[in-house]
Amino acid sequence: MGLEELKHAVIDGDQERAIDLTQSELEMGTAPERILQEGLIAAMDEVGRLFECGEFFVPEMLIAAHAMQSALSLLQPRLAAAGVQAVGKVVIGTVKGDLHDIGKNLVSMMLKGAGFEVVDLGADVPPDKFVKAIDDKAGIVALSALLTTTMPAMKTTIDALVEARVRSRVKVIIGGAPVTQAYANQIGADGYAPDASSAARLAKSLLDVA
Ligand code: B1M
Repeated sequence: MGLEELKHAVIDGDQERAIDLTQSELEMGTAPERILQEGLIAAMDEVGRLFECGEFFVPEMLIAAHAMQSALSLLQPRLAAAGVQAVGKVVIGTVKGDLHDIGKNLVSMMLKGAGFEVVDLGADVPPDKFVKAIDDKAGIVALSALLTTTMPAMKTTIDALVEARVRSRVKVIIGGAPVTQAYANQIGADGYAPDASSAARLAKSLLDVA
């Protein structure tokens, strides 16, 4: 009931109510992962469906996204219990042309929770910005894309890493709703993860940390 109410508050873009309901769920002891999956992510799935069938337009999507981000910030400290010692450094961003950053923020949060130092470049990140962010410590470059039209920017980013001769120093992982393992293979990424938790697991296994 509570999580269903939270889901509707996010769909309605009612930021204040989404915050209050998230807070009360946490106080009642509901697991943050459940609040995330059954409340917040379920809401965004429904928003996507409403957009697809023409009931919602971009402004409604945006308002719902703001409500989700606010509720998410309450979960952040619990989802990403600060790692004691950095197990590696990740440079993350949503690729050029793509403004969707909620999923990328979640991946970022989970990576921090798994003990990674994370450099978050934000959304709509051009390839050269990824290249410039790679230093001696960076072991992983994580790319997110939510649009079929921006997926090719993942390939362009990998090409830029090759061009700048830094590709062999980092592992590249990719993800986002339209992305698949097959696409990762096709563009020469080192791995694909379908969600934020598996992205953190994948990053650890690629860097060979427990
Ligand atoms: Co946009 N949008 N949107 N949108 N939007 C989608 C993605 C869409 C599927 C909606 C739909 O039609 N059903 C559709 C894309 C269609 C397609 O290309 N296949 C779409 C469209 C068309 C558009 C515009 C073109 C609309 C327009 O202007 N006509 C436009 C494009 C703008 C641009 O980017 N240039 C646009 C704009 C927007 C808003 C700005 C209004 C807003 C984004 C706000 C923001 O992010 N700050 C928005 C939103 C909110 C959505 C939906 C409704 C929700 C996205 C979301 O946050 N989901 C979305 C529909 C949907 O996805 N159901 C939709 C929740 C989030 C937790 O999930 O991001 O998938 P997700 O992340 C997951 C996994 O994918 C994975 O882990 C995350 C958590 O488990 N993951 C990774 C993500 N990145 C990863 C990286 C990894 C590993 C895993 O490794 C590095």
